[in-house]
Amino acid sequence: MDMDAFFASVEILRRPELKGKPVVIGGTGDPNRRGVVSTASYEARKFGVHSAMPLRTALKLCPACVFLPVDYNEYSRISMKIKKILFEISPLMEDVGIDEAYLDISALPEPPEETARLIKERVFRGTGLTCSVGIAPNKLLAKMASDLQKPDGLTFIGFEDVEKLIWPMGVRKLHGVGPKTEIYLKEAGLNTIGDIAAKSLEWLQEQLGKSYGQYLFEASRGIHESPIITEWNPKSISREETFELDVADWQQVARSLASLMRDVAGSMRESGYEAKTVTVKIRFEDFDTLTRARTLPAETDELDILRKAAFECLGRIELKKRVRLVGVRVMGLKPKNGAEGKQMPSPCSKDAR
Ligand code: TTP
Ligand code: MG
Repeated sequence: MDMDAFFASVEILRRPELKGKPVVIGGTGDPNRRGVVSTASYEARKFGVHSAMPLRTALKLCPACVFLPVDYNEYSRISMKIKKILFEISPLMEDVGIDEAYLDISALPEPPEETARLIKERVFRGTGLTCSVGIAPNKLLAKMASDLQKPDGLTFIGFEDVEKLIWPMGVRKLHGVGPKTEIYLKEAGLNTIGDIAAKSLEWLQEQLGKSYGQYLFEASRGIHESPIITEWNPKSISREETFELDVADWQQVARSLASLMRDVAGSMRESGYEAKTVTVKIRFEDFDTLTRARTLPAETDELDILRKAAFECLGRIELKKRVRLVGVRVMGLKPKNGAEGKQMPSPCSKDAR
């Protein structure tokens, strides 16, 4: 299950007047300032606006778009609601991000189609938002299926559909193929997933290494054995800020770090987690990026302790160039009051972007 245009849909939900309009969520919501698009409503996507694009580019492509700031707290709140609904349908749930999850529904008495409809209906009733569901024999194909008929989709893929539905797709659509591999594969004349599937295992292993070659050989045929990982705790919670202008002033970097830390601590308390490790990231004007980590003697959600650790990390980075971005992440999360395993899932992974 993957929510449709998640951040944008949440914003539109609380501003009904924006329904049907092109809406872009990113940074501080000011398209004249530095920052990137987190997501865009489907109406805005028609103008070519997409995630990770600079806000200024989005504004050029779509001057009529409505730009709004990112409000992680609200998206996390709704995300937790969604995960709770899914968890009630099947506790064999893998929480993979703020707006997506895998559910193992193979042991449920209802046919999968009925369960999929139930998921869509309950998510909509509980949140007012639409999602897309993919049903397939494994996670790899289910993820691709969920993407095929967005928004508000419901798609089945069986192994017998791989040739017709998956092979025509560009190589980049295959999980695990990043931009670098894409270039490499294209240079070798492989443009579609079907092109990969047409190659022998030996060729792929020779070109791309033993284990990755094996992975591509199998994945391009829709074969993927990875199980559902019912890890209910988020791995980390993070926030970062890209400065409007690169910053030379240490005080300004420290102020931003303090405010990001406050946000993270707020998020931790809201979702009921304590953290053991604090990591600070600094990206300089030349994109050189440094991180420093500090592990605490015990898990905590105390802002003072977390902030102190963050400042200690910052103190270990020499600010001899101008700073473009500052980020903070807490890891080693544990549900507070020893409620481990009973805690409802909390959003993770995508909050870093
Ligand atoms: P996605 O599920 O990738 O995108 P989406 O839900 O906005 O749209 P779709 O209908 O295609 O699923 O990501 C979920 C949220 O994560 C998204 O709403 C915003 C955030 N995100 C970022 O902040 N930066 C990114 O680069 C991406 C891809 C997502
Ligand atoms: Mg989504």
